[in-house]
Amino acid sequence: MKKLIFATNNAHKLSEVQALLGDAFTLVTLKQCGITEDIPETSPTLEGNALQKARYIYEKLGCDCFADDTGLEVTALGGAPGVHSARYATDGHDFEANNLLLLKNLEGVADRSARFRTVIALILDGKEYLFEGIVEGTIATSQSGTEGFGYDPLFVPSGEIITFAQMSADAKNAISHRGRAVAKLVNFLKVGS
Ligand code: ITT
Repeated sequence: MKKLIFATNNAHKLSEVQALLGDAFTLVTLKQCGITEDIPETSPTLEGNALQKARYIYEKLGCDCFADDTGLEVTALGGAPGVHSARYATDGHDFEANNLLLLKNLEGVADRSARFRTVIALILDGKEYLFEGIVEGTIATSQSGTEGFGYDPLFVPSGEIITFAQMSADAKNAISHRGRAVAKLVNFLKVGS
């Protein structure tokens, strides 16, 4: 079984991606590698941040690894919060405050279309690869559901009538931005191995 380091401090992401990878790959966490610090994310793009996180780990440990950077892009807000999704309302990862600010900024706005975009950066044998996954949807007018994390209680994927937070982990993974990006990653790793 192949081992890969997933450069994330987000436990929700870790379990989503491990479920998607199945038995083919075992994810090694940052904690298991003895990395406890926050990895810098200072790029103005998702691509730049995903690469920054993967490079940070590769330079420290010299092992194959990947990182994911994700943003919620809301049409009526000119693509915000986008790359700033984690720190939209506060300096920390306060999901509830972020959701409340998003609802406030969309008060009275008719166009509630949005999309999640994930970029995965993989470093394999010193070479860098990028994989993108997108899911289109709309922002609900109130929060529903307790599954998932982040903006899931507000995001209704196209073709559905419930939010990601009202879906099981498997149902979200089957159609989500991260699920789509990971599917490309897995396909690449399977073809390459
Ligand atoms: P790492 O950088 O340690 O991986 P993070 O939580 O900072 O974890 P991101 O920068 O990629 O991750 O994500 C930015 C924010 O976007 C995150 O804090 C959530 O609020 C939101 N987010 C990411 N993926 C999401 C998902 O699948 N569903 C809902 N919200 C999500």
